[in-house]
Amino acid sequence: SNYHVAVVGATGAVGQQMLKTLEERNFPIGKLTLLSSKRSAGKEITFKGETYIVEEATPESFEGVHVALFSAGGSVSKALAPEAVKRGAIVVDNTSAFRMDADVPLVVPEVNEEDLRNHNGIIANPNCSTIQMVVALEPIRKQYGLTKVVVSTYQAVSGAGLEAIEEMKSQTQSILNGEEFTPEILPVGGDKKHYQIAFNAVPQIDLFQENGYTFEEMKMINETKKIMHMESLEVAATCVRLPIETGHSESVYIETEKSGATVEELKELLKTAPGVTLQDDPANQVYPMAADCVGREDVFVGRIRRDLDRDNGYHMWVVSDNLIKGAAWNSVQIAESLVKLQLLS
Ligand code: 11C
Repeated sequence: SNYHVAVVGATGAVGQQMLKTLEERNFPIGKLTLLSSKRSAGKEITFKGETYIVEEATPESFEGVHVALFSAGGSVSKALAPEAVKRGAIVVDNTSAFRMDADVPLVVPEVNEEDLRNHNGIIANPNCSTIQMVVALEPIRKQYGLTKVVVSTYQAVSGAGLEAIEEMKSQTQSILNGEEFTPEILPVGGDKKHYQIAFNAVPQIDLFQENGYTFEEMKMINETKKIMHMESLEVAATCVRLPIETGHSESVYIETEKSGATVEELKELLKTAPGVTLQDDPANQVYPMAADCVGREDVFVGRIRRDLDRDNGYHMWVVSDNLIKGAAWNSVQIAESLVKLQLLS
């Protein structure tokens, strides 16, 4: 059967990618409603050769909608996701608004698809940097157990939206032209100070929390435990923004419960793991790079090495398109899982 699908935030960096992904996957759409804030309403968007006018999202917009994909910021989700559910829609929310709520499944289909069965109308899509990491960790956890994760990220500006991409590009141009500029958005639109992103590395993504970690870092920590159902997993994160348009990279150190797995064994596991492409051949300089992952669905893993001091410690490099597996594709994949599990009526 065909479904009435709504995309909220259709004009944003993730929203545009959601439409592309729905088109590429040929998701069974009977009717498509494109929604946005008042500011972007009225814009025209083409989907499968047809022109749609983006409408301002209101509670009534969700009448008759089967599945609503939200990616218009946390406050929009908080206000409108319950309204959509009230009208019978299932919401797949790509913001952090509901992720840690006990009755909201937080889902990466390769890891915890079965959690979808316990939804109350809202399903949360995790943070981009969390998603790509757990896809790489799950096959290892299944086979060898997992006790500790220490991750440092190298994140692209598109994670902060279209305006952040523009800011990076215009700053780069200004610097090359020897012109003055004033940073206005990054590292965080809503924080007091703004810093240059062009030719820089900025160790702040999202706002600082009282414990000294940023919200992005705490998302990686808390979401990883929830998705993997491992409250006792030790996780630490340092999140850094780099002047890259798209593609998040992560240096991940893990300790497994069982020790002694060889690097070859881990490679064999990851070679056949769902959603993973192994790119690991140092002799031929083969490893994942952000520029190569753009436009692709998979999580790319390479540089797998044994720790030199601990025989249950491993290092690896994990790269993925933050707008695709990190956001749009994972959301559409959740919608596909809902269809497969017959949870979408
Ligand atoms: C970034 N990870 O790269 C963020 C964007 O919680 O969905 C995604 C924020 C979120 O800036």
